[in-house]
Amino acid sequence: MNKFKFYFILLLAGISFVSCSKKDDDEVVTVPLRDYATQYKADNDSIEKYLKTHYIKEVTADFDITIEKITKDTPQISIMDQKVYKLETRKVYSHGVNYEVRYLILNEGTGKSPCNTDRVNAAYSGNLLDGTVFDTSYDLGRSFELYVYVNGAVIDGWGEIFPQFKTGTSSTSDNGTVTYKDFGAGVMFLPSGLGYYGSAQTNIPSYSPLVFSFKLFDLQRLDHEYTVSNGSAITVGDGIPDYLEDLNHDGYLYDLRDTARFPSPPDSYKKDYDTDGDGIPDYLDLDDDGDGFTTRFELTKPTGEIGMGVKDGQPFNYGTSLFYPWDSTVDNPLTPNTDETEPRGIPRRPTGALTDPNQVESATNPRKFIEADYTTNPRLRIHLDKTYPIKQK
Ligand SMILES: [Ca+2]
Ligand SMILES: [Ca+2]
Ligand SMILES: [Ca+2]
Ligand SMILES: [Ca+2]
Repeated sequence: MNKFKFYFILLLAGISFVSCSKKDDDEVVTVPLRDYATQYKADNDSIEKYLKTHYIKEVTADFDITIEKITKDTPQISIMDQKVYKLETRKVYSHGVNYEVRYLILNEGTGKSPCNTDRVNAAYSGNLLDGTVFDTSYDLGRSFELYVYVNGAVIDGWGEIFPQFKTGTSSTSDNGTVTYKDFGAGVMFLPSGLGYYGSAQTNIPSYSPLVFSFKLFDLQRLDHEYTVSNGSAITVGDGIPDYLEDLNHDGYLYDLRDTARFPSPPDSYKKDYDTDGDGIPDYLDLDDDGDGFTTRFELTKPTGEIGMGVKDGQPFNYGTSLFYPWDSTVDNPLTPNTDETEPRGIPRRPTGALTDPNQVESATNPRKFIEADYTTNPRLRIHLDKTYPIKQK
């Protein structure tokens, strides 16, 4: 099965090698893509020039930004030189190029940051460096999956920059209108290699650097493990959303088997999230610790520990889920008719008394779970513990 996953990735990666351009009505010619490093140099020069020749005319209280060209009559401070908003740089490795992507922080946001594989609800407006607006959501939030391998995925640059921002808070009025406050807002200046590169789009010529102003309203956590059936990937998840499989919590998950995107990734990309070292990152691995038991199986609760039950002779609410959450969770006050309380998270290897104290610990003589096994932090959760369950000898 692992092999199939690999070919699936290769197939997707292969699509990006060439672009098609239409020569006349009958003939479609295939043009090799330009060299990524050379193109980046040109794009970076254009973006730097843009940042030095344009200024921020206005940012409204709602973080709508107007950028205009500096003229003799408007001696303004350029985006590059102004100090009101932070102009940040993010290092991104892609297609063998070390990009330094510029983005402007208008507001960081107060909520949660998405991973580069999550779904976001965002408003945006995109323009070329000459100011042509090629697309806008007219300040309305739209839903986008940031993960680059799904059908209809957004451009790579979005997944790289959105995790640097946070969502805000929302409130719903009596007529159902949702209003967002304190959300993340910014502007990203993307080289074409993190945009559409050689594929021209409506109103976007091939190899265009792109400027996107955006607002990050909300996010949805996703769970991306998949199986392959008749050549198609079916996302099934393993019960642990991607962001919890991002073990160094930097907000970025990469599938380094995609050697077109990552021909020789830097050490910072070879992170600790392939627990069993089989090359499949945890966020795509159905058996994270490679012990032959799927993660889904390892975090399934015993049937006697679902819903109301008994513990130590007393009534005890074990929670309604069939699976342990990553950490114990409390009731959500916004859903008064449902009790979301899950008092126990995914346990570590049990540390209680041996079933038979006169025998050594083994598959047939396991230790009992104690309450601390479900709640101690930090703890090596059983689906990441290669020594558990104990194998039958
Ligand atoms: Ca998962
Ligand atoms: Ca793995
Ligand atoms: Ca996994
Ligand atoms: Ca396992």
